[in-house]
Amino acid sequence: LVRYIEAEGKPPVFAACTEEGQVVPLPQDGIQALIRQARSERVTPLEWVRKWMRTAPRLEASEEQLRLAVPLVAPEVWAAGVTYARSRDARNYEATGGKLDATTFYDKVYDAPRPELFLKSTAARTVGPEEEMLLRSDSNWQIPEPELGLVLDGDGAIVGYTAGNDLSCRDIEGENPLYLPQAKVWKRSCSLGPAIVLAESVEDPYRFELACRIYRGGALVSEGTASTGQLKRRFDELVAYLIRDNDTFDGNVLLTGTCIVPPNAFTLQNGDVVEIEIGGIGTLRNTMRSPTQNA
Ligand code: DO4
Ligand code: MG
Repeated sequence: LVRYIEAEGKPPVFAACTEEGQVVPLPQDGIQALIRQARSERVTPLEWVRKWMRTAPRLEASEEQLRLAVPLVAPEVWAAGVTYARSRDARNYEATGGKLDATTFYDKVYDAPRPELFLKSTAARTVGPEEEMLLRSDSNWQIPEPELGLVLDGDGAIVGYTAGNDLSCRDIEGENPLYLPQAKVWKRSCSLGPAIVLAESVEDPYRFELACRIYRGGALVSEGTASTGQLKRRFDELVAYLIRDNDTFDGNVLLTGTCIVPPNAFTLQNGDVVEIEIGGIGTLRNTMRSPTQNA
């Protein structure tokens, strides 16, 4: 599922894409309306979409030719942390300045029954494919965090999967864990997209392959890969903690943590292009912009 921009100033069109790249506009304005409609007709979102696609006309353009918007307007984007050993180890380095001789709160949360969960973003702070993300002006150590995002309904059921960038400041988080909200949340610090794949069409969500590539002046400067098979936790475990005694909304997203961390000497710069690719979902591409620099 995608949302594409048909004309400037008009709301994006919600559409389904076939595996061959054909595009079928849907009558709803987004995934929340699809969830509601499928629920009222007692079918699953995938069943509803499949039935619609049997008779609905295809667009002349293919998916690659569309200008994509953020695939959903998520009321809230939450994020899980330290769900992969790689994230725990990188954070231990930040918090201890490389002196890895003591047990840290990152070691503890990695093993604890309760996961780390935090509010990462709101609809207004979240950007979509090809949009600019903002680098913080008071950080000298910023990295993308490529993560699988769970698209949830208001009951916490996993309706779909998307890709997300939990853009983060390693220096601010490393200075003091109480600074986490500032290391994670500012305007345009979260991106989602390019598409949502419906959960029912995914055979095994613990076999998503992720890749992250960072380009500077057109040259590849950092690259990494991972698989959701390396996760320490299960998705239903993360969601159970998120929805417990909480208000939850159709279309909330839960990012599931990062397993790809660039080398410690690396920091993002104005103009860097970050690509996050997840097999079956697509490539989420964003340019990084410093507040003091224009395009
Ligand atoms: O512990 C702080 C944040 C962790 C995080 O964002 C991650 O592991 O992806
Ligand atoms: Mg993260």
